[in-house]
Amino acid sequence: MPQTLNPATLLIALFVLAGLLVAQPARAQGAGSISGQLILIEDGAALKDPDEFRQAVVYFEPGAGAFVEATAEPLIMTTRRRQFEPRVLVVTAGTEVIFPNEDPILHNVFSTSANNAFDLGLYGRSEGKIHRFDQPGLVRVFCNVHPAMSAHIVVLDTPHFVVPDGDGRFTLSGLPPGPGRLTLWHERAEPMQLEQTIADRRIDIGITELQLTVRQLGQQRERVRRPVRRGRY
Ligand SMILES: [Cu+2]
Repeated sequence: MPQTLNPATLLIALFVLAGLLVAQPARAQGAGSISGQLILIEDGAALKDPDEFRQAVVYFEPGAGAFVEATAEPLIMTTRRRQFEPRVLVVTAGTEVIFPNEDPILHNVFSTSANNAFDLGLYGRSEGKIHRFDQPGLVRVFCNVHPAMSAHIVVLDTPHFVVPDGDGRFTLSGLPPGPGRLTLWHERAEPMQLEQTIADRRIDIGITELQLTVRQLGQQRERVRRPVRRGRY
């Protein structure tokens, strides 16, 4: 006897399927891309230091949401020579970060940032302690022994992010079609946000300038900074 599908069962199955599709943002990759160049301005001049661009990130958040997966292996932020290294770490939500201490002195790692506050306590040279960053947002990281130590962990709910190259150039590809928001972020600047609608083509947004208004913490950088001339005396 041929099996017939009850229309009611079929309807329920369709509803369940639709529910699954709506419940989770699409994992789909598109053919759209955005590229451009970031220029960092400090005291009226463009910085040429490739290191500065490593403290930046460009990311795209699709308006429809994005499927985001935690990195399988924990990422690493080390305390070395009384500094956090790297000073900026970009992770997707749910990713674990290990904080090894490579110095022969005690360090602490803590943050009071909203939704991501933590305190790993005081510890000496070791493999370090671990913390999982579940909530998207900006996490400012400090050591309560050394006030000059600071770092940022940028926790994203989008997989579409890139750190610019040494010239500030960046390309985000595989973007899904539709509206969304592009953010250009640097640890010492107000972030720049641009609404962008992605289609299956390349978009070049050209040059974007970020004004670095926040001074670098830490003495190492102050030592190499040239004194400002205030006239002849
Ligand atoms: Cu410290």
